[in-house]
Amino acid sequence: MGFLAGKRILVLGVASKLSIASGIAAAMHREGAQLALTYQNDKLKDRVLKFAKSWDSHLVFPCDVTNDQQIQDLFSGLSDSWDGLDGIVHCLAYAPAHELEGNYVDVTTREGFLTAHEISSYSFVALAQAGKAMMEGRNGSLLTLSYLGAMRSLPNYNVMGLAKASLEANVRYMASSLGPTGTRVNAISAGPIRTLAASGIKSFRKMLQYNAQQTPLRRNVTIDEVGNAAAFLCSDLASGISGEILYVDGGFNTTAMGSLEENPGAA
Ligand code: NAD
Ligand code: 0WE
Repeated sequence: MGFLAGKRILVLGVASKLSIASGIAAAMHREGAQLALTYQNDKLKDRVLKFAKSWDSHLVFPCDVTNDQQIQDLFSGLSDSWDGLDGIVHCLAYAPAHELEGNYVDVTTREGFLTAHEISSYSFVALAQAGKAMMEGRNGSLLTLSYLGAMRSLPNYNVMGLAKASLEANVRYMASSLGPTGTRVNAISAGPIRTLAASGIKSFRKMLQYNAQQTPLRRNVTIDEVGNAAAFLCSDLASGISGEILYVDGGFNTTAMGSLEENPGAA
């Protein structure tokens, strides 16, 4: 029997087979969880329906997180089938593409800043609020996905770094807020992975190459590795863990100088 047997978990953010959310859903399904999925817009609907089928799920709802009504409808729809909810996995982020290229101070706009924070951070607490009643008293957990750009500056990540910093603070405040009701809140900070969200990023290939060279494990991480960590964090095996940011990055964040052997910049 899997370590998530009997758990009912809502996963937001499946857009393709490369999505981190897909790696997470697959690992959770393997460990016996029952899944519900959402899709951002009609363009993604059929695709997400197919994924749901492959994970034995018939619970699929639209949810654009900028839409309060859709967030409400998601949980009222979910409660028609499920009398409780054990997990919410928030696997989405967005900033306008023009904010993710160039000098931070030069390219950042008020609107881009607000959009990035709304979609990438506010939405996590909005979902927690709307799902609170269904999750109460079940020792459930919420999980989100972050990136090292929350803690360190790096080229082009720009306003997304601020949004991830906000998201990580959100994890700590939500953990304090929901802890008394038995609900845990955590994040995984994943290393760079080629997904749809990454494919639009200039020089992403170079970044993956650099990351593999400089990381203790000398390779990039996979969505399956993130999925396994996510399944653990949403299971009772992690019953003592809340407010935590767990790095699944091959150790990259723990080094200062990486490797000199294959560092193209080394003399
Ligand atoms: P992805 O493109 O597969 O997933 C991004 C998802 O965000 C999509 O499903 C998209 O529909 C959804 N989304 C965007 N705006 C939305 C909205 N308004 N309402 C609802 N959904 C919306 O890319 P991914 O890399 O799997 O991203 C998932 C998460 O992982 C993001 O939070 C991202 O920041 C994080 N992350 C990614 C990497 C990486 O290198 N790929 C590394 C660390 C963290
Ligand atoms: O969080 C992310 C990417 C999130 C993202 C991606 C896009 C591309 C398409 C948010 N918004 C958009 N908007 C779009 O229009 N990652 C951790 C992956 C990522 O993105 C980077 C990175 C890494 C790593 C951007 C610049 C530098 C590094």
